[in-house]
Amino acid sequence: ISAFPIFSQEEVTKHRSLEDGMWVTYRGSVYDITEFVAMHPGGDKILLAAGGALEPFWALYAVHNQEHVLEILSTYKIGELSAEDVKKQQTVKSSDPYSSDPERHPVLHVNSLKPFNAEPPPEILSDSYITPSAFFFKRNHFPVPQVDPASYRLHVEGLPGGTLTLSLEELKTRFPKHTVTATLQCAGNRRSEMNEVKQVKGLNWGIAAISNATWGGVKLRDVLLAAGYRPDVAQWALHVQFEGLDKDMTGTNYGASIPLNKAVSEEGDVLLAYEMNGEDLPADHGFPVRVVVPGVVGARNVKWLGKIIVSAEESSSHWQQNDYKGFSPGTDWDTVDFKSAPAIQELPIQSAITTPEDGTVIDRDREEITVKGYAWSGGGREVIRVDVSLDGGKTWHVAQLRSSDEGKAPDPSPPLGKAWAWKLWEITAPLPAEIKELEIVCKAVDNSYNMQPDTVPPIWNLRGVLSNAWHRVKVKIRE
Ligand code: MTE
Ligand code: MO
Repeated sequence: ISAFPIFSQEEVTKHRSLEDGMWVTYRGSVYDITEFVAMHPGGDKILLAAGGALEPFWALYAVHNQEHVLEILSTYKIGELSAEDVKKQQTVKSSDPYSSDPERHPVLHVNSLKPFNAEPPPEILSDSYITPSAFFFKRNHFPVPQVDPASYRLHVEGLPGGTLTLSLEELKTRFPKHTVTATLQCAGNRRSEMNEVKQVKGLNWGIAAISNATWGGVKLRDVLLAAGYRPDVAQWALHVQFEGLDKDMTGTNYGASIPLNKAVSEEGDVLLAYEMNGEDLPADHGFPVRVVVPGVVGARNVKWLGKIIVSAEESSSHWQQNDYKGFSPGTDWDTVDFKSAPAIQELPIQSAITTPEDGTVIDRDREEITVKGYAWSGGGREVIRVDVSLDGGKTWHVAQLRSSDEGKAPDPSPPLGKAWAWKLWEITAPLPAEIKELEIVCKAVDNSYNMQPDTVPPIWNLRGVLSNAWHRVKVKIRE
């Protein structure tokens, strides 16, 4: 019989700050690590585990699976987790269609659990040029389908030669492998800022429904050519439709389409990706195969790809026809006509501040402030400049841009029209004297000299998409 008190998960969850104490669980035991946090060699990253289980963190940072780490931890033990909650950590109800969804990293900010929609804390985005897959934002409409890679088949339909069917093995061996580093952004990224102006419909994304990965796979162009596509045999063809293997309760699959031009262009770099950051695609990101359409809104990057259809028509799916479209601020749900607007494809110029966080308080004696963020534009347009202001837009500094992780040699500039990946930016500037509160603002410029609008109201729309106004955060200075 254990001499330790028993705690419920609910109790543990209440302890996730320095004020309330920082508790974690590991293999059924409860630990109070408040004192340890200050000494943790990994810095404040350990704060992210507070109130929950350590296992998923340690799975990511393998360095912890060592005896001496477990010894240190044991000195902070304060109790046992209730048997009921231990069981809950291990089992899930099988009647739940989401019961086979994969494990997710607990640091993600969850906007919706079922279906799973989550974004990383913004500071994590600017920590690494390539977003680790565990932290990459996740946007699912339905349960994650379980796909057996051995029996997986991809069907390519609509061409005169008939249907081409490929196994995963054939896809990997019959076509040359390409890698593309591309940023994916949800149409609803930064929707919460539109919500502040006036209520919109949709998940309340912050600024992190965007991430950057290196995708490995075959070119859609190569597969379409193998299926018999030639401009002269398919003059009627204007679109390429994609169908996911995930479906809603009525059996309707997720679907979307892109213009044929983008799909078959040598310069389009559209991939049927089976790898993300050098590993098999994770379940949440479309295992075993997804489409990656560089420069194009997330919604067209169909995951768990089952079918490709070359067609005269766009996809008839809800997401192509009646969603993911932009409207005037004056259009409301009574007047909106989804047929009147084109489906979003290439996204507009975007940038945001990942650190400091809105509401941060800093000491005057610091004298300088470092601001970091991301910037990206759709359609392969390269971000050429990011301007940062500390005084709400009265005066501006030019930020330093980077296209790789620090310490690594910078990538050569991408070919014109093929800037698929974001730039991270950073600036360190002196704290303006005599100001008690900074209003930090960022705005980006791409190589077509497209710029972001300065405020939200003129671009507000009922679905809260394409939210790309200057990003603003407030920081207080403590004298
Ligand atoms: N593909 C399928 N099959 N099902 C989906 O729900 N969501 C789309 C797109 N592809 C979706 C999908 C949307 S809206 C976005 S923003 C991206 O996937 C998100 O990709 P990620 O989860 O890999 O970040
Ligand atoms: Mo999305």
